[in-house]
Amino acid sequence: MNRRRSAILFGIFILIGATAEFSRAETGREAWLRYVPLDDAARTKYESLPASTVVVGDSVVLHTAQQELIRGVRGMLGRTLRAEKSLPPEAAIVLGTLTNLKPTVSDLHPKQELSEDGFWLTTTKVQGNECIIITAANDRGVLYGVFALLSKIARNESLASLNDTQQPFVPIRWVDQWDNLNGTIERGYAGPSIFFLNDHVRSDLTRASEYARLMSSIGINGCTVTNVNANPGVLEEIFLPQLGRIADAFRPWGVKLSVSVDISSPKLVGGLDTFDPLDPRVTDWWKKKVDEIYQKIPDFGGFVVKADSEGRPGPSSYGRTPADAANGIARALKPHGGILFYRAFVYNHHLDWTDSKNDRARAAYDIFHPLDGKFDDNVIVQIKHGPIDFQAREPVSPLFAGLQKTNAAIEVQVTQEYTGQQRHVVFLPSMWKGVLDFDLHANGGNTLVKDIIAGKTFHRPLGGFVAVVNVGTDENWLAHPLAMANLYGYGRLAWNPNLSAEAIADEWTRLTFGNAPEVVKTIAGLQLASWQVYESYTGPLGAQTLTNIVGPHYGPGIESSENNGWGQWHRADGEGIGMDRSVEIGTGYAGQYPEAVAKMYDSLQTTPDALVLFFHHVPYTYRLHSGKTVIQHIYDAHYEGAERAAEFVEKWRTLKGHIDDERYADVLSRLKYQSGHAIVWRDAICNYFLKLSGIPDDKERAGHFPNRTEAKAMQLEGYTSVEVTPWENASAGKAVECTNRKSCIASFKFDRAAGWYELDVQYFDQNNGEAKFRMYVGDQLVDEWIGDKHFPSAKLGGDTSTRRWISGIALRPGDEIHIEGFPDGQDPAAFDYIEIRPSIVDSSGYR
Ligand code: GCW
Repeated sequence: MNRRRSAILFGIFILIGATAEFSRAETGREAWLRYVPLDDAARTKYESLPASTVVVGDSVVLHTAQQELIRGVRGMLGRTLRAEKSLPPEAAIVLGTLTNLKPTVSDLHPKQELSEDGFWLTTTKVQGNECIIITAANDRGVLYGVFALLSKIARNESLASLNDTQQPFVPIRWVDQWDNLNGTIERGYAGPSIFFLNDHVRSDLTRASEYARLMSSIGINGCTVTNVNANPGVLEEIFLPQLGRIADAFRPWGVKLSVSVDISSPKLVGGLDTFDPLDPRVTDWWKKKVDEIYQKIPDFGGFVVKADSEGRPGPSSYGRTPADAANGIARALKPHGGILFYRAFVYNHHLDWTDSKNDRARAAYDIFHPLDGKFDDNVIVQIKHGPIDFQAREPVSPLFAGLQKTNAAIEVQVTQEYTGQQRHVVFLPSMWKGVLDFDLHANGGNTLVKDIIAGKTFHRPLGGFVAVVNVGTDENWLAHPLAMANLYGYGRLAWNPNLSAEAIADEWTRLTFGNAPEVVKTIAGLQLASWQVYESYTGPLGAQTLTNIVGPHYGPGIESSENNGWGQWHRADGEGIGMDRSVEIGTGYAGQYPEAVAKMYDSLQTTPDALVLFFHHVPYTYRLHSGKTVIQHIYDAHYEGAERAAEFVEKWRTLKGHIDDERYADVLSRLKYQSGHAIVWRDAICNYFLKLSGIPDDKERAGHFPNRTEAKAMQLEGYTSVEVTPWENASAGKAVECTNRKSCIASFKFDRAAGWYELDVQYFDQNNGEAKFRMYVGDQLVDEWIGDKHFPSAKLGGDTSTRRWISGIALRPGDEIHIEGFPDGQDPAAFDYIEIRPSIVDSSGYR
């Protein structure tokens, strides 16, 4: 090859190398396990990595570990490690449990004793050759060690003087899926089930294996695949072999399978005339059923039970307690090493709203605290992190301190039921950290929630973490590419709750988007800000997410929580807002905490602002510790929150060209949607409280919309004005809709100065049709779009209200602007208003 040709080829090679990171389609399916080629500088760090790998020992998990190592190294370093069966006469990466390695590798003495699933990465000379050792107490630990080594390489960490021992903080690190056997997922926002379809286990379980790999890579060791609102069919004899196939998909990754069971199964499946947990026929039925399961799935994990909750059958039908119910089933599991998770989410959803002493928040403690010590040792009481239900902010459940002779696990939600349903970015590890690090001061001591659930505080044999995840068939598992940080962060915190939210955001971003410093800073920064931003435009001061609780739990629905039995009350009236949960005059909930915490929450003076409305009913004019009145805080938080959501869009734009185009474009459009929906939230809440309190916004924003032209004030051809319920979910309570016509037109004259403008159209995107819109200036078509996003409602309102951003339009006084809507199906091409703002021009174009 002549010199010139080789120089050109070399140039091309460099180019390919440089762009390799972006050159393949990034679908998100690989999540944080992308193993993309490292750049040359990083690659040189790993030049001396051994060329072979040997596994000492033989098991399916160890085999997985070796294959994963080869896969990761090949992806990132472009080298295929030689898989050896015995130690080669050269340096190698040696995998095996301590017991297996000891005869081969002398001098293997970890500084601390390795617990189950813990691992040790180190280097040592074996037969004269410097080897990397990945060892653990058990096979699963070895696999976790491989993932840890690969993560270090992906994040370009040096392997020189490798000596890293990692031990799981808790034994139980599980996830729950709320998948139904028909293939739907309760509160799932990323497509149907990867496990079930039409009342069967799917024939192709490729995604189930891939999911197990993701779980394993972050230390998750158990997965309940069926909804806690359980289908008894899961225990039918013909279904068990199908479950066995899911267990087969999980096994190579060290993930145990479990299912949720309906407590009335002895009746529904077993044909008995009772499911009384103390009836010997019932306990006998459970024993036989469990034996049958273990015959087919010897490493089966256990069951999850939701009973006497939200209409589910439960032991109360027979005057029995949750402990009676749990133990009856747990005793059947015990001989096989199985575990029973009994959920503490038990409450009466027909509470009398008119009784100011009633309080759903009290339920878990009131029911479970008296049973402390009555649960068998293989029962774990699974406690939602807050006393209500995964709101944007709640205090820590007092039950963590109320169960001292019982195993406990914390339940958190990765699926964003009340936190934007993966349409809004909300990085939840920030919230979970606050819960885990909270000191309940039980028995007057230092008792952090993370230590309690680990069993450390009260010396319990079992305990840990459960997250409701609800991945679906969407290629990238959770729909929003940034939402995967919540699954990653959950696993990392379950493994080590002492990690900071910052460290987790940093790790996840590097693994998911690469190590470029600006990329890491921008994305991690956005994630870390996101929870508080979401909280500030949705739910003030602990009054909970003010969402539509009787609908999809998505858009604003301020009054939906009042006047009904569900107990998610905030009790706002003309004078004030908040639930009085104090001991003397309130519901007494504050008194469920250990003394020091109870004292803090009982008094208005010492309750932190962030939770003041959770614990106290105060006038709108009450001054917070921040110095602001409650009402002004509501206005400020919602305006600032919406502004910050808009800044997310600008921050993301700076990543153009620095990350792959697919995810750049996907996240950009989601962030734009979010910033529009943040305005819907802001206006609903500010307008509502402005009207209710009669107190104006000091900064004159609430109720003033200078750039807005209401649809109903336009010249309408075919469009008719319609009331929106609740009124605050549309501007001035009204929108226009087009019914019984092929298309309708709304027009108005522009009467401001000539210039460049942004046209923001607030329209409704219902899920029962795909209406089309066209926007004209004069007779020039400037934009058109289809409302095909299927937001979770078939009605006009806060769930469907959506913003179309049309930028860089030149307008002149007297221009006629019109919008033409084409209904489709039941979707009436409705819209609310148009806002026209002057463009801000900067170096990156028109905004
Ligand atoms: O938050 C509520 C959800 C229900 C769910 C329930 C629970 C599975 O709205 O959909 O039911 O919690 O946790 O049991």
